[in-house]
Amino acid sequence: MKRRDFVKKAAVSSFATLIGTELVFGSQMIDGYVPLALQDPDPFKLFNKHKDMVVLNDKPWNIEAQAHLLDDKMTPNSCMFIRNNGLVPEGIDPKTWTLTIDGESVKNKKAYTLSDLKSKFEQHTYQLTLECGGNGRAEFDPPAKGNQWTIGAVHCASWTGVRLRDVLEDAGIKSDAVYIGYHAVDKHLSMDPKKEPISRGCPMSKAMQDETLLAFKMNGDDIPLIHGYPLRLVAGGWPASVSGKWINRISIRNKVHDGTKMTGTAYRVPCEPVAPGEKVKDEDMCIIESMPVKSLITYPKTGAIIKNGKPLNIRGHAWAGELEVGKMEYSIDFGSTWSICPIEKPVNRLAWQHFSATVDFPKSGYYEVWARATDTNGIAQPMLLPGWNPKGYLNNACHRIAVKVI
Ligand SMILES: Nc1nc2c(c(=O)[nH]1)N[C@H]1C(S)=C(S)[C@@H](COP(=O)(O)O)O[C@H]1N2
Ligand SMILES: [Mo]
Repeated sequence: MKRRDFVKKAAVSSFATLIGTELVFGSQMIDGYVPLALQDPDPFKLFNKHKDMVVLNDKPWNIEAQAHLLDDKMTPNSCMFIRNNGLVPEGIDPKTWTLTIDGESVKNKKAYTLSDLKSKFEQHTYQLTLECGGNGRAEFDPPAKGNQWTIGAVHCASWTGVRLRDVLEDAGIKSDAVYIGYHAVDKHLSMDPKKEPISRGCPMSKAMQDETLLAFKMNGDDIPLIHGYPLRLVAGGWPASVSGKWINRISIRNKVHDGTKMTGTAYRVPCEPVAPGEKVKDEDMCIIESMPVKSLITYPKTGAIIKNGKPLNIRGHAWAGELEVGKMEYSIDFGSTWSICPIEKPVNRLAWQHFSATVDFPKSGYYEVWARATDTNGIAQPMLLPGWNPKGYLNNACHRIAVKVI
């Protein structure tokens, strides 16, 4: 047997093992051809995600949760949404990984290995709410282009790392510093090495907060590759796009960072409210900073069927960007009247808060339970939709579940 034929025979039999059945006509396959069954990677297995997660896009991978999957106080990897702008990096070697601090406003450009970061600086752990700026986009009318997130682009995991502030101060910050910008190793979809899929950042005031971390652990373990292994910036309460995954460089800038998706209309909303569908000039768009107040009912799942006369225990989480949630309410009459839901304090600043309530229904029939959070500045969630914006960001409308009492 020629070597090539031997290799092909071996491949056909190992494909058969993987697929779990005979590869009939396998010997007829053209050299180098990969059967379809193996071409399509199963994202649930690939990323260890729950089977109820919803795939919105596979190039790049974008996967969202459903409300009931977010019931845990600390979101497990299996239920965390995935938002990628480019291709997931491959072949990462943590031993040779470095983070470089550079930019116009760094005193001494410096590179740190992961073990430098872990040994030189104090480590901190915080649970941080990260919500995609486009979460809820699917509801806007006229519709906005982009991933049609419903409600599942939010998570609150626990992150361990060192403070970005400590590392920036170690390299030295010039007095003219105004912003930081991250750079990461994921590749642009075009594979053009000169293009970055995303390179965002935040003002120095956010970069210097206690809770802004360069994280190397998530929920106590190494960060899963898809969520930024081996090093991720985490800036809770701001659009999750600020929390750069796979970062190898942070620039201290003397101006607002101008990386990919920082300029134009990306992650920006009209500085002043506009009518739905109105064209807005780039210069009239403002960068999104703290995310607005929002909440989710995570139990029961929408569509629950309840026995008449039995109270229903509902629960969920609420968050408010840089602020806390001061008041939580629910309504079973389409928002005509509201009842108070007790809400817990966050475990730390920028973590979501848990609420629960016992709901009584007057008689059998169809109901909706609506949840509404109000932040400590007195700003409440809008009932149906917030103001329209061209890119479909910041939809913080009340979450609603349907319930049938029989
Ligand atoms: N390097 C890199 N960082 C990134 C992104 C990306 O595509 N590449 N996406 C950003 C966006 S838009 C969001 S919403 C969050 C998503 O984080 P997650 O996939 O861990 O949930 O990561 C942010 N950080
Ligand atoms: Mo995002």
